[in-house]
Amino acid sequence: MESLRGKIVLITGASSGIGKATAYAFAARGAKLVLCARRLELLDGEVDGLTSAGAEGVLNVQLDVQDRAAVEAALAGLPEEWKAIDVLVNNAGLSRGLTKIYEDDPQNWEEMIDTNVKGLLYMTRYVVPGMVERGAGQVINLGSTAGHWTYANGGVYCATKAAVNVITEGLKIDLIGTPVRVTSVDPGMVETDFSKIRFRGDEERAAKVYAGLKPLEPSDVADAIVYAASVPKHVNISNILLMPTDQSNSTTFNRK
Ligand code: 8X3
Repeated sequence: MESLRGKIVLITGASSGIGKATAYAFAARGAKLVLCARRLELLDGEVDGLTSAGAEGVLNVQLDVQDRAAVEAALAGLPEEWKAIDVLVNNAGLSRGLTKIYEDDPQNWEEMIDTNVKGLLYMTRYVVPGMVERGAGQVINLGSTAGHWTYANGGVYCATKAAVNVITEGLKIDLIGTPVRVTSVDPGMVETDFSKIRFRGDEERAAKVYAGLKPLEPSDVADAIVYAASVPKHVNISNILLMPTDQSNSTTFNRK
């Protein structure tokens, strides 16, 4: 495994769930972290913990990846010593609603497409040119089992994650001939605020999603991300698809 000590790792959606666990997993390997999220106060609350966990430095950036101008400005405004990003983890993403497409509120689509697809593209657009110039870097996109198997009432969310797969493939093709690697990590059910956000705070409905089975922990996904970033330079972990043992695809579960 390659050392990650002192590597600059930028993570979007770093204030909770998989993003936060990924920050801790890279901290444990001595990375320098650029953490982006809308809720700066949550990021600020983790600085001491991340430093104790081993991070060589932490820079928090308040950022909504849906806002293209803000993404461009935030990346252009990074202090010089933080600009040479080695690993971009495009983690920010969300689902809104679980409804038939022909009955859904289009506002749900805007939020999912603007974050999961357009936000990921904006980050990629403003980070990857520097990687190409420096001749080093890796983009790790968070996909989902939802991008592999469409499920009932989740058509648009699934479409955004299928788009992530296609963008990952497209970027990999575009970067051939450069040393910049592109990876996607596609988890199934993970115990995060994902369902609470999908159901706009309805905790009872969210709890039912994970009832009777053991979902992945955010740290399980973080470990996969850090593994993909740790392999030797001539190896590209193109895709990792991981699910709980109690899950076979997007629709087949073992519930007790
Ligand atoms: C999350 C996976 O199946 O809970 O991306 O929608 S699922």
